[in-house]
Amino acid sequence: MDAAALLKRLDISSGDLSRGDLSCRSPIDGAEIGHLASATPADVKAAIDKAHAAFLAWRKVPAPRRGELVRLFGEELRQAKDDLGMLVTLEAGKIVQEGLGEVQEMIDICDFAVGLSRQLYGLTIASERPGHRMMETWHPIGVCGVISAFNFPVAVWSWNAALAIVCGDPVVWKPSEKTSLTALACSKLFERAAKKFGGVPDGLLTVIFGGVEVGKAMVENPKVPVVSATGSTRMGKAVAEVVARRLGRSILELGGNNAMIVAPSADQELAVRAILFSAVGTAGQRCTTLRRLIVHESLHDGLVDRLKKAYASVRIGDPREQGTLIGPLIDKAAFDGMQSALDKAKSEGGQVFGGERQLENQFPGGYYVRPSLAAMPRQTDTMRHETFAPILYTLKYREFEEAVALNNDVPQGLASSAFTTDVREAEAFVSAIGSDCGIANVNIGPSGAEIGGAFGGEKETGGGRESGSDAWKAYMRRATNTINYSRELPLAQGIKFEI
Ligand code: UN1
Repeated sequence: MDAAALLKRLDISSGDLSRGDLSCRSPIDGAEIGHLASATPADVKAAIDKAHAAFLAWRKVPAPRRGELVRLFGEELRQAKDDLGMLVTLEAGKIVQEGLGEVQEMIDICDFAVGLSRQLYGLTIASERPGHRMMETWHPIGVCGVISAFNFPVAVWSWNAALAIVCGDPVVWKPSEKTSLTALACSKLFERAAKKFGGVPDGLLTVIFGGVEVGKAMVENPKVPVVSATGSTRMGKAVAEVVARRLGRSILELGGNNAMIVAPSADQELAVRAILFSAVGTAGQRCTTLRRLIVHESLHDGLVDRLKKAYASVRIGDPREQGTLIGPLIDKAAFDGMQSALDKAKSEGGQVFGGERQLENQFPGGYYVRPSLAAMPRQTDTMRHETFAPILYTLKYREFEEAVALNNDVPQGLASSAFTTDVREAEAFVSAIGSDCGIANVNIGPSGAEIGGAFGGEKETGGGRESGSDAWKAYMRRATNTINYSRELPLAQGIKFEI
């Protein structure tokens, strides 16, 4: 594949790539693709000031018209799907199908946001006073800062950006420094759409590249009323503290530690397929990746044997090649983190299978691993920690309630699933006494959510919701309006206050 030609088709010139301190590398082989310049604190301030000026203009544009811009952006994404998907493969190491899937998620959220642009509904509320009407109206809130992670370098940003823009909010985006090029490509595609739309205020979308300092400068700025951050719990806590100190709003989508319960009545064929996709897909680097398998004791050993066979034969390799199912980890730090988690699991009594480095001769600068299984004697400390790599811990359970308790007994609360054909177990799992996660599924795995639902989770996952359902409300300010169309001035609560 000719990377320069690919980038050129996405409007990224060699000039764009030859300046700056930020080295852009491919995890496929560790090779450098280009350099970009990190933003300085002054650049961040200027971008936010410009975005704020754009806000003052954009909030006047009717929401359905704002939706038209997002529709045009969706069209650009359709045209560029193969190229942008391939750039995701190149920069994040995802297999081609998953790179394309990510762009499809972007297209889907654009469609959703276009419809939403005519449905930013408020309520009409019965007033206790005669001749009065109460209503709720939703208005643009201001600049939305987005911090995105390397593992979904374009889709998660688009969930935020498509909604923010129809809601009337400009976007300042700080992508992971590991995936700056995909962000640059998205901004170029957005420029194409903006040109077709005509009259888009300058600064409606700005990308600021760089590391922690750049993110910090954005998060501290009071002209950014909403910050949406995706990444580790550690990062999210730091962001939440800074935003809370100035009483801003944060939307957090942080670590997951997602489990699947496999009950005696489960359709095991289906379960095995779901386990494979959710545990080893994206090389275990989704926030929804299946990390803990809680299996009924009557099935555990047989299921683990089947998984071992599948794990031994799953094709690991260059993510650009047809037939590859597992590409590289993002970098050496991810590989080291995986090895140290496996060592800890062993010291806690775990029986570990897989996890070895692969293809070292072919790709000395790429970190490929055999996905691993670790049969654990109990839910240990290592299992309570999210390691962003393909490690699937397994546990046995006896009673369904015990399995649900294990599902919930971790600090994180993103995704979960139960494989069962027992209607009582299925209903209990999604009920108030069931899974405590933001996503609770039955007979499908925990990963690969559709954009139509609200995406996010509880506890250390941060509590934010992005994407579908009514997640848009976090990007707007709500006003409660009371209108008196009578000639009296009755006070609420029956208060008399007259001279
Ligand atoms: C993430 O890993 O941050 O549900 C997002 C999924 C994807 C999104 C994952 N639709 O796995």
